[in-house]
Amino acid sequence: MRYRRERYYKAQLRQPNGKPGELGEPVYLNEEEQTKADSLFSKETFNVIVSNKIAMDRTLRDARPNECKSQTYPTKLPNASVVIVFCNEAPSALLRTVHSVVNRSPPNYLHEVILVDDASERPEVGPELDEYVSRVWPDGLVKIIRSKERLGLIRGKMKGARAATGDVLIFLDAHCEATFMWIEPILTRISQDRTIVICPMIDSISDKTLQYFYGGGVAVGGFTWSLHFTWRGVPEREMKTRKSSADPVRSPTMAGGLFAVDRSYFFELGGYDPGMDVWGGENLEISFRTWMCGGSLEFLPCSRVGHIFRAAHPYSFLQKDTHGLNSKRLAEVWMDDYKRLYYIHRSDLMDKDAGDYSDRVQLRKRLNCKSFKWYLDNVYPEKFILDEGVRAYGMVQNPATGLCLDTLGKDEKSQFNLGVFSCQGGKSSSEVFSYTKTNELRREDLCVDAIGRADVSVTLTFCHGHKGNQEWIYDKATKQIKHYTLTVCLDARDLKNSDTVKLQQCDDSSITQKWTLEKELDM
Ligand code: LR7
Ligand code: MN
Repeated sequence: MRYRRERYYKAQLRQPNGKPGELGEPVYLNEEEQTKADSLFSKETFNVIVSNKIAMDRTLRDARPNECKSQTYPTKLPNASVVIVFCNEAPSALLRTVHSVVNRSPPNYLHEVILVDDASERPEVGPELDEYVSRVWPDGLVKIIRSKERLGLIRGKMKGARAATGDVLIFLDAHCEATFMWIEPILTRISQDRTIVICPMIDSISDKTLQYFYGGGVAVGGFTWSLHFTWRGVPEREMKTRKSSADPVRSPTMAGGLFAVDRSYFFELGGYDPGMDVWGGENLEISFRTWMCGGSLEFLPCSRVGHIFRAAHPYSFLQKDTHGLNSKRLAEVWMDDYKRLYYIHRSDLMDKDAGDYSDRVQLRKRLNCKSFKWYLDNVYPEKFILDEGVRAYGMVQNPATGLCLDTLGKDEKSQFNLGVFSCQGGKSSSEVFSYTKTNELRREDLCVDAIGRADVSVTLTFCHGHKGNQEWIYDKATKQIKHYTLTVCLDARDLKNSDTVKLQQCDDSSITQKWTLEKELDM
């Protein structure tokens, strides 16, 4: 048995054999194969033909930044149960995940791998998978648990966690690849402090060529008030506390899929909310809860795991808005008054039933957790709070035309032109703006920006905090919104719904330059 385990571990040292995808290289298909791959793309949500061509135990380069290569780790460490839930995942990607974990974890540290089949509806992950697993890992290292009913990934992970018996739980998605020395930094950090929840740094694997992208660097997690996870650069204050780029980075949130936690601590902290269905929300819930209830969250630059980023999912959401409802549960239980900022985006959910969450409220009391305000002040002080510490907030309305500034529902992940639309009475989140004490007119992350010439487009651009093009002076007497150069003003003249707002020469007699700010807090 012992010998067998050593052999798995040594397998990672095999040389690249010239076959497709070795060392994480991209794989390109011929026309015929590509046509086949395209036709399967919507079902599989990534290039399954490429995945099938690549060895299950393909070689990868050492993905760690150079600073990590001189790190040493204790020889006596806790062991881990790796839990992977899957629903309708392509077997080649699932098994590549397992091979990468088994081959790249020192035998002493890998207690078991638990695969939780969440009612998959494809035969290849049924008896064929059992057969593969017992042939390749006859020592029982890899276990399969099956659920007849669809659990969703949240209850699925709970099922796996309850079955696990290792010291530490490590959760992975079913389309990952663990790289050289991925597990040592994780177990080391948890052995130093069991209340730290650890995330490896997630590298990207292409959904089209399965190329492993090295050199991904370090980032931390944030969130939007619509309760989606976002990536952010490491803040200055955190950079200052670190001596080396190999050091852990504290993060306000995690992406959700790839993390490690002391097994008993996971249950002490309340596991997951079993009332959350299918997908979404549990990642921010466990992040807020960990920080608020006395733990912390860290990303480890020296532990690198690849993940195939896909634009769609190979399973159904059972006709439910699970992200919305799961997030409502988390907002109600963990966000105190700040839940109002979620409801700005999801006013439709205000009186929707998200099930009973009284157990989670009890949990919060029992663990004596801190407030969400404490979390914002101490863990995520950079987070912009739309309606606190600002001069004004709400609709920016031009009464003469009945038009309001409006994002027109554009995706706020990049720059776009600022529009106007008939005012909706604050019912649409797209017409909600903040006017800050540094004279920005802004959204959560984007600021109204212009170069200050008439007839040049006004945009929403990432806030830079340096005023200039993003500074707007609200003239209380004339109700004009003046660009910082004071010669041009926001103007609704000749505009109709969905047009881009204009800048014109300031003219205090022009009614299309008179704007009202809905809620003045501190003008
Ligand atoms: O009903 C389901 N049952 C399942 O077993 C739905 C999903 N699953 C499985 C699925 O097969 C997969 O193995 O759960 C795993 C995660 O599902 P994905 O890969 O479709 O999710 P994702 O990668 O799009 O989503 C991210 O956010 C989710 C929110 O609920 C989970 O936390 C995912 O684990 C998480 N993935 C990551 O964090 C990887 C890095 C992505 C980023 C950023
Ligand atoms: Mn995933």
